[in-house]
Amino acid sequence: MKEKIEEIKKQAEEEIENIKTAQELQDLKVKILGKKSELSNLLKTLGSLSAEERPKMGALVNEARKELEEKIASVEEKIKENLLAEKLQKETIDITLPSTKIKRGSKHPVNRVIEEIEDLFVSMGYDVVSGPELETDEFCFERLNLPQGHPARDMQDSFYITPEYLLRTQTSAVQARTMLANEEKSPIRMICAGKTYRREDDATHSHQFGQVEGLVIDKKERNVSLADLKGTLEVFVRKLIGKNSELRFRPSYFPFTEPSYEVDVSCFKCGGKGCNLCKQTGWIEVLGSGIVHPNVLKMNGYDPEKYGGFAFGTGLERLAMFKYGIPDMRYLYTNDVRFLTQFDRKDQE
Ligand code: 2U9
Repeated sequence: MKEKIEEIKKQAEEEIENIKTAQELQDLKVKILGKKSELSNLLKTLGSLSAEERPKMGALVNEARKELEEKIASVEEKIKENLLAEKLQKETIDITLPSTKIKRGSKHPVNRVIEEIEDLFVSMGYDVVSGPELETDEFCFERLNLPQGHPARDMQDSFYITPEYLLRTQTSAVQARTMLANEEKSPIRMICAGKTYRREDDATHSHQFGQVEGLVIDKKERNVSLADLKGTLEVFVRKLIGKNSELRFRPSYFPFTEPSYEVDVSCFKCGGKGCNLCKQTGWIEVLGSGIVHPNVLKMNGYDPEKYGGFAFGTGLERLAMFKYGIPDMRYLYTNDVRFLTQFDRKDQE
């Protein structure tokens, strides 16, 4: 019996030495130590031994079993270590390799201008307000002192969806809506930027363009004056275009303001001496503005005897072109990546 145990143990150790995978080891474990293994069958024959022999042989079988379990455990451990080493080798990442550049978008120059304008006016206590691009005739024209028959309302100038609804021609409709909604007549200081639409598409005009308009309204005793308008626009232009910019106010006409002024900025390219950009005048038109017309106050719920204020507006593409020296407005709408990636966010990190 003793020789048999030694023979089984030797045979088993040789098989364990040749094990390569965890599965093979598992199968061998069952074969050597399982219920149907030779060692287990030996234990079943102990009954045929003498009372003196039985415990000795039993101990020998259990000792052989224990040694084999230890061998299997150490091979198991070795296989696990090899698997881990293999996994680590396979999954090793060389962190010194240059990263693959993640292509990401950049902010459109017009959106950068909108954000800069909104940040500036919020810092001056203004509210940023937005409104629908599909507007009614009433808010696009009627309430802005453009009565029926006014040339600006001609069909050829606007995109009418129905006789009443059209794509807004200016963001002024949002100001009118804000005035009407302001029942407690608290002071209004608002800025509204957004897309506007006009029925024109030629070399210098696009059917869709960006606009930003501002409106300040307060009680008459607060005396919101032209001086406030001038000071506000100086801060605006000097922030957006350049701190040495000078402004020139030229009397003009808009139906929704009286008096009205077109505002020129001293040419930032030639400093006012005259060049192709300012057409030798030294000035570039940049804004429209004025004191809110009494009819507009009245039509939007304000008594012109008690309230007053100023308004201004400008085109966003023009501002973006001035600010970034963009030579042709069409660059803003042709989605040419070579143009757009120049406005990458790197300078904003
Ligand atoms: C209300 C009252 C007054 C907004 C104003 C302008 C002057 C103006 C144009 C500039 C270039 C539009 O993009 S553009 O074509 N705008 O010149 N806009 S005053 O005046 C308002 C607006 C709303 C209730």
